Amino acid sequence: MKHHLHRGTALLGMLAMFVAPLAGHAATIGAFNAGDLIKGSGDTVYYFAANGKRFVFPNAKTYFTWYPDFSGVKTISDGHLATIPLGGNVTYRPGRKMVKVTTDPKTYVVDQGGFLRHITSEQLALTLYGISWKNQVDDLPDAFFVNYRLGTPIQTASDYKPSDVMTQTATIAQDKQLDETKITITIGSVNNGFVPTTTTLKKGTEVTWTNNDNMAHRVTEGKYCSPTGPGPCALIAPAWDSGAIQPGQTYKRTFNTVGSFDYYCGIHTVMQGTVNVVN
Ligand SMILES: [Cu+2]
Repeated sequence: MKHHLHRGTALLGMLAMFVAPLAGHAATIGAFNAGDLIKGSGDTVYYFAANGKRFVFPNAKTYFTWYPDFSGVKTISDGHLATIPLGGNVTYRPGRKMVKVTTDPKTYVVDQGGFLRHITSEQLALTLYGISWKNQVDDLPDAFFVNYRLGTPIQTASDYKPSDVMTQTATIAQDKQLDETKITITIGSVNNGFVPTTTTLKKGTEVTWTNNDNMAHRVTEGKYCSPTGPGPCALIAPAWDSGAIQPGQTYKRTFNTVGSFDYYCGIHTVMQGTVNVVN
């Protein structure tokens, strides 16, 4: 399995060299949101999901079924990237292409959730993907086959409409059926702080802070203000406060008011974050 993943990322790496000059100029950032594409100093690109996990594109062909280019990729620090747990591999965008596995003569369409459905005749492939349907078949390396599941075969053209399937699965979150009304922010270490540092979400979204560190942290509303620091400072009682979040524990809060909410760690005040709530 490990070999497979590495082989896959190396493939994407070759293509990602095109993006390297662009990414080299990009400053690392802490502000990214569910649905964003992120990368560290390496070439591998990830999809950052609402559940706080990153999903890897196993090769360039998979990437280009979802995105036309690398222009939306945000570069973050390797420290931040390492804090974000891996969620799995991205699979082909449903409807875009058909796939064939090298060791299996069958041609499949891709359905939501990474389901492969066998196209039972050439006539069907022609009906669904037109006269040049053969150009719409990608070879899927055996190594990536494990990322997919086998669904029921397509018997008639009414079983599967590529354009409808694409419309219904516009994002990777939809494909993986992730709940975007629930957002996870990871607490990895004092150094890396809250990841992402700044999060923008819709009103009514529930945020879960997950403490993946080996020491307690605390989510305290407001901007930390040091009574001994420079400049004027008034300590204001926080509007909400998690109390100590022990390692492995979580704290949840639903944001029902539009606005920008700063918070910091009540134990390590150097750790600061912002939640932006929009309509
Ligand atoms: Cu802390």
